[in-house]
Amino acid sequence: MKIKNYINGELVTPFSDSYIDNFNPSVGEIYGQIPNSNNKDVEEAYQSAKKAFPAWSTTTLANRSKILSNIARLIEQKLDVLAEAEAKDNGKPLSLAKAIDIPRASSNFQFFADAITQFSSEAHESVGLGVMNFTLRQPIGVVGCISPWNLPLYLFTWKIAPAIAAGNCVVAKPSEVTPMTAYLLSEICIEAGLPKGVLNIVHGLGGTTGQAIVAHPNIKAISFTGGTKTGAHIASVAAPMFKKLSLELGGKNPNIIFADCNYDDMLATTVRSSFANQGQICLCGSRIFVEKSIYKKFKKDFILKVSELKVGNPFDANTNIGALVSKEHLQKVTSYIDIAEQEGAKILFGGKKVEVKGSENGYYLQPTIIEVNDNQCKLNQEEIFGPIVTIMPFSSEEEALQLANDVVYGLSATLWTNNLQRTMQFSKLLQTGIVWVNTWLLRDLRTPFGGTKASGVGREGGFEALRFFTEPKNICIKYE
Ligand code: TXE
Repeated sequence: MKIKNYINGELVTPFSDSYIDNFNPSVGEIYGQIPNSNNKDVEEAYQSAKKAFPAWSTTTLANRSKILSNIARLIEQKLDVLAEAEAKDNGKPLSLAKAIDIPRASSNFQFFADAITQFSSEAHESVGLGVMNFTLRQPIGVVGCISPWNLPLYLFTWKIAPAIAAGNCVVAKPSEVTPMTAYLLSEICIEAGLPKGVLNIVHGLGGTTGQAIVAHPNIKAISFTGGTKTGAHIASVAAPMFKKLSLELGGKNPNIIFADCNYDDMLATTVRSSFANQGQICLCGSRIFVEKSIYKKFKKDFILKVSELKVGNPFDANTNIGALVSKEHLQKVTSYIDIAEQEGAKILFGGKKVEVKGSENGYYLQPTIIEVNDNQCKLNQEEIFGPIVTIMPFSSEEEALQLANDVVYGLSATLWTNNLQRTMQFSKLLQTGIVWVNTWLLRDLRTPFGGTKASGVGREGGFEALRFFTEPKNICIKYE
């Protein structure tokens, strides 16, 4: 199946007429092709967005809200088709796409359909001077949205929805590894009556199509989610052009478990926070630190729970762990298992590729638990982004905090304890943008979302996203 770009409200072929193969990772086969777009396609998309901007930026909030609600409703209506496309493209279990990915894509549009009607600005009266100030928040113009392959539609819509809600027009590029649901979103936008040129989706490789968006002189802001290395490159291109940048990058998140936690709840959630989406979520708790007094018990119970997880074809209802997203990614992830042995770490469970009956060429790997004794090891310092977690004990709060923070990343942390003082102290001292206490991946879309250190710059979510996609202007009026 050859998919098309979505430019100026139409589904069009790339200028170069060249295409890139698209793989189904669960069977290791090519199942489609995507446009190998170049800077001419990006320029075409930019011109369409530019042309659409005057009308869209002056569309009433009620009308914008209605159209975003239409898109949200259509995503919900097409849940099954979208979830199947996502599972086929990414390798994640269909059950996960149905329960998380697609419903969240719909919520992203519905949330910003509502939020834009409540988004206000502020005024400051210079008392006694006969002066009134107000802050005008205007849309930026044409903005770029670039997203990764792990939660394709979920993260793609998380950027596009606030960008257009705020009155901008968008040139967007999904990952070339998982383009399908972005293509289906194009069709939904046409059906929803989104005016042509407000959203333009250009498929292609990061180094060419993505680069053309980032380097475009008139695309004034870039919202990016992906690898830290790529984020640094994008910043090096965009910063000298004074573009606004939102960078949601990698993570190497600590999961800190104290003996006073609700043990069963912690155990069940820790299995999820370790291996959901094959561990391919930047928020996964990939470094598990357990208080010494329960370390032995946790180790035994965790291994038993993980051994019950079923690795299988994404379309098999019993599957808990699907296929990794690509052959290259499977090789990257398994290379860390080889490193584990070199670093003297101990593989407590898993570590092997899995041959799934009927899908022998798929990219499957066991959920893997590795015991380490030094937080400075590669396994604890580098983002693996697969179904691999490390575990090690700690003896004190000071040690737990030091271990958690001793990494270049700073995206999220999970803390299991019922001690209030400890909760407040850790919440303040953990060097992350998000702290979950006695839960994981519980999301209120009004909250600021993003990381610190090598996990990125800026925040998405709620009014933070609408502030990113608008420029505040101070209007100062002397009236006396
Ligand atoms: O990200 P990439 P990928 C991490 C994780 C993963 C690594 C690579 O460690 O292994 O990133 O994943 C586009 N100019 N995360 O391959 O390569 C690219 O086409 C402009 C964490 O997804 O950064 C894709 O659309 N664009 C992350 C997008 O950037 C470029 C989730 C992401 O690609 C580009 C996913 C360039 N020069 C991966 N190069 C998280 N925080 O959620 C690439 N792209």
